[in-house]
Amino acid sequence: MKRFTSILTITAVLAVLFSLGSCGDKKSGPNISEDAATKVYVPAGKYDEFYSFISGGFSGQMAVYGLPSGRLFRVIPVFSVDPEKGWGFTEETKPMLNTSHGFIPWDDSHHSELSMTDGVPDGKWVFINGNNVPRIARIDLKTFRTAEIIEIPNSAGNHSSPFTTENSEYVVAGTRFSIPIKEKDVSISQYSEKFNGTLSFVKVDKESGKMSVAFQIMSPPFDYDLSHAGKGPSHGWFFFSCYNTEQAHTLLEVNASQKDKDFIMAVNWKKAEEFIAQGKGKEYSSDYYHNTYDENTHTATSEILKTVKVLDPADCPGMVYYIPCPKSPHGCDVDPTGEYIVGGGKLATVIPVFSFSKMLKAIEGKQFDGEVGGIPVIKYEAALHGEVQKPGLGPLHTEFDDKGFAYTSMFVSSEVVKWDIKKLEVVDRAPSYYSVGHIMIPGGDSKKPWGKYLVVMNKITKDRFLPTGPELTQSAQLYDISGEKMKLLLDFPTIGEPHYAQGIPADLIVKNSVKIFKISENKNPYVTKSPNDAKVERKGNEVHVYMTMIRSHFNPDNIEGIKLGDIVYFHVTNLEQDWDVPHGFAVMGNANSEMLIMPGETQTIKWEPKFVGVLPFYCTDFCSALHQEMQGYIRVSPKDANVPLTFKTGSDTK
Ligand code: RUQ
Ligand code: CUA
Repeated sequence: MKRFTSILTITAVLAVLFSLGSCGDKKSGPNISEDAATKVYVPAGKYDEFYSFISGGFSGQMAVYGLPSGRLFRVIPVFSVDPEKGWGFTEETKPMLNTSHGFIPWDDSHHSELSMTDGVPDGKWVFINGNNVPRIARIDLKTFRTAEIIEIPNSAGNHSSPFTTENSEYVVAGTRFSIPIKEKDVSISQYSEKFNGTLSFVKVDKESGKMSVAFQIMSPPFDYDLSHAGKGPSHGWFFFSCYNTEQAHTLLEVNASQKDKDFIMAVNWKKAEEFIAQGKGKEYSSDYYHNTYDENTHTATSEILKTVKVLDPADCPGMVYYIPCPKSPHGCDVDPTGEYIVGGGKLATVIPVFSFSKMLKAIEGKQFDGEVGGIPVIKYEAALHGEVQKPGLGPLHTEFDDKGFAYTSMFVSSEVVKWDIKKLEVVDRAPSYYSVGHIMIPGGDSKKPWGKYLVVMNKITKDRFLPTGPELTQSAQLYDISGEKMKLLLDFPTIGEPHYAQGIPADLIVKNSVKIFKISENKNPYVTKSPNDAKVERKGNEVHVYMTMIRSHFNPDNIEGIKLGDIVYFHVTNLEQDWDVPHGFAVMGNANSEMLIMPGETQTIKWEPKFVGVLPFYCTDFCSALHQEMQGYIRVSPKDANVPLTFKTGSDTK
């Protein structure tokens, strides 16, 4: 009976909270800045001031927008196949999506995070996590293409990821879902004894960016939600929020909302490195994939890794602490000075702000409130800088400007609240339309925010755009935060559900942008570097077409001698050496996708003709006045036909 009442109470409280925040009763008021038009107007032919990298949520991709215009430049395929670009369909890119679960053509991408040097985004790479099959991807900002994807072993629900340390020494990954790690086949009711969470530290090579799982930290079975690295004085530490310290494994809505406080986990990763050096890491066997795309061969390869080093906090004193944090915290954000750590307790009525220096003192003075799983729990007050009172309802995420202010998204009350970090006073609030999740200020989770704009990413759009049937576009809103008051400038649609985003001044990226791949440096094993070398070869029932493309024809463009039952591989090289001249390739009846091939690049598509006939292939990307002429034919004969294998372009038959 007692339990029943508590369920009722919590459900009632939640119902009140959510009805307060319901967006249906909100009017899109005229709070838009009077000079919004001029502030977001980027004249035709001019560049935006910032790039922003907005996660594509359940689309599995990442989208690149300009700020302040909100113009969409590119959707970068990451975890999901993309028939527009051939990502995950061409033979060269397929290995990128290999995992221990097999070829997975989709994921739920959440948080983008730029690489940093000395705590400031450097424009080299942007990382993004796969929440479903635990993965981290690294995108190279020279090419705006996914260069690498690493699977995270001993993990599930990779949500608190891929936040980075000050010099991108590591990107991290924490389990949102604890799972049985040692024994796999156990009853769910043994959750508290047999399940664990892990916090993974993934090393990033300074020069190449290559990722490797350096070590994992075993933890009690809580749900690790978000994280951020320390910086400046707190460099060397990492902070992870977690909920479900109740260790519930059913009806978490109620059962994981029992306690007034959950935790922020503070990890001293420099200490963890020492313990690894001392050999304290236990080798756990676990198969996981590491996929890399090589821009010399224009080909991805998969490597299966077998072991990972795991540290047990009970054997590693001084490595991990818990700080109590009200209530079911989500965001875990560190201010630009590195002194303040902000917890976003979804169900809390205050925003708790912790002080790193107080936390260190508390550790030194052993001001603990017992321990959990061998991990000391620091006394709440001992680590607390203070609480922001009455901030609004449902605090989620906090970003920072360069003037000592923090901005917290309030999911339930649909607003952004600006507050003074030292004084803990709310100084401004702005409604968001509607149900804001993540927010982003360019550099807003770094040491050096460019505090001019704030992007809020909303879960619901309702009446903001023309309706498009039952599903409306996801949306972001741009605010001017250069003055005292936040001013709404722009609504713009986004792709998938926009979770976190990153922003960076455009000039940090533009100068390094690759324009073409040098054909002379193309090391794809199937490259054809000259039209004279184009050829068609039979190997049993496999036919390999080595084809070139240049404005505005294919070599060869007439192919005969294919038989039903053959598997045809088109290895197509784009010989162009000019910026922005990709060619496309599609053959009638291809069951996978087109290919979009960049200048100097080779890509391969597999085609299995299903019937006898002469089938056209053509260029899909309008490349010149004679684009429509960029076409060819391939003849498919019956299985027992004796049509010789021939190929030509123009009159020369080979
Ligand atoms: S989480 S709001 Cu991954 Cu906040 Cu999206
Ligand atoms: Cu090549 Cu169109």
